[in-house]
Amino acid sequence: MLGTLGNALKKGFDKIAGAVFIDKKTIEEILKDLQRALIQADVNIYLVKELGNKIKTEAQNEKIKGIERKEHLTKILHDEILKLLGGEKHDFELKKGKQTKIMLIGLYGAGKTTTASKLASYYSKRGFKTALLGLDVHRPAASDQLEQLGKQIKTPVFTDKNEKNPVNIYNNYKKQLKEFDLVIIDTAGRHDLDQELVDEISNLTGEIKPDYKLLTIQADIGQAAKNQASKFQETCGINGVIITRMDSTAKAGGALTACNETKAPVFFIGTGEKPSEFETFNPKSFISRLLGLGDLEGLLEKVQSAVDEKSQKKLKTKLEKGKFNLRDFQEQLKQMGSMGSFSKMLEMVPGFGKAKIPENLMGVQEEKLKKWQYLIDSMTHEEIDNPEIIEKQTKRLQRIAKGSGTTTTDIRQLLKQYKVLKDLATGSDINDLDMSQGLSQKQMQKIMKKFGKKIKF
Ligand SMILES: Nc1nc2c(ncn2[C@@H]2O[C@H](COP(=O)(O)OP(=O)(O)OP(=O)(O)O)[C@@H](O)[C@H]2O)c(=O)[nH]1
Ligand SMILES: [Mg+2]
Repeated sequence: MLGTLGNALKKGFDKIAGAVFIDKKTIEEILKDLQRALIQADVNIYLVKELGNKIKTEAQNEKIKGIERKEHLTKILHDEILKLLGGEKHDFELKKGKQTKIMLIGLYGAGKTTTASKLASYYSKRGFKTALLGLDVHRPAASDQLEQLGKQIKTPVFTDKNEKNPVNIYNNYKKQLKEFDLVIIDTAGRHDLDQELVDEISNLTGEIKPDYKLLTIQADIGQAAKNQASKFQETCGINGVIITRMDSTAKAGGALTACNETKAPVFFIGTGEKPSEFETFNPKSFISRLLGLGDLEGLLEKVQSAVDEKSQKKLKTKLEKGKFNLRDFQEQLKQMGSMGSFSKMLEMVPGFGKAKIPENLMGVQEEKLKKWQYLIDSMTHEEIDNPEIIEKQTKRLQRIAKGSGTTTTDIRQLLKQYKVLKDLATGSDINDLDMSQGLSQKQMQKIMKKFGKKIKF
């Protein structure tokens, strides 16, 4: 469901988290992908444009610097998508022991009958004494369909095949229905929202006085949902919408955002034919699910854990000038706990950004990172500036190992890793390449061949 949109969002947020600098180009790239995905999901083009402008303006706010800028952009992007989807979650006010009547209305085949049974199943599972009332007197098979569904979810169904006036059906069962907390009413559809349907709904409303009148819309109609919801709102006074068939269309984003533009919020979405394939529509968790993340905090955490911009910039300069030393390496180690791997660090070396370095080759476990930090802490300034002297003198090796609670093998490993990185960053192989173009697959292979064997954990 909404795969393209989800992927575009994920890609956008990842790009913000991973970017060293949030510059105009990065923002434009993120926006382009996102806007394309929104349009593919059938979101109204004006809404998409508006979202783009808003994000662009906010993102270019020069007053916000560094890591805050990333957080800021993440938050805006998240909030704007949230707004597009309706922001807050809408709930019915239901109380056990006090009857609530929910009437479903809509056009032919929108999913009213299926949704009625889904709602019944949803609330009876939550302890509400629920009944289904079938008032579709137009389609002969309608009662059978509802009865079958009722049986499936073990919920009583009240209907009458012989009665042609839906108001009479309701009145005949009124007394029996009194004992239920929740009565869900299925009504007949029409091809269009014509006068006949408006009259019928108005009659039923006058007699039944439902607490909620919900329009059922199938997601396939995309942004046309706006028009339909507004018309039903004007003529039938609906309180909200249930969107069905979210599972079977790429246009679901259009239907969701279109309804948000009307005064009829989306309460539930249907995601399949089975009674359980139904859920409350909560824009916040909907986005989280699209992104595969817990929530906004989760997102922001991800951004915060990416290394801070200032030290990245410093490192980049040092790498470029070949002045990378063990102290810088230690500085990086400190940050790497949250970054996870050397490959991230190498992304900052010009040209390496585009190269995919196998994770297992460059990945270092957190434990090892900590050990290495203790190691460097136990070194003298002289040793940090000239690491070569350590390897040559066993005494130094032993002293550092003892001081840091590690072994001489650990020290050798650290020095080896440091050298590999230094070579990678300053070695002639790399400086000879045209970095502005990034590395070709072949060049990358050559480098990996040279250094890959040296990196072992
Ligand atoms: N894939 C999918 N199919 C659904 C969903 N909701 C309903 N359907 C299917 O859509 C078809 C029409 O559903 P109904 O519930 O009969 O629609 P209706 O609005 O009651 O139709 P009428 O009574 O004829 O106006 C059925 O085949 C349902 O199984 C959904 O969320 N996903
Ligand atoms: Mg029906």
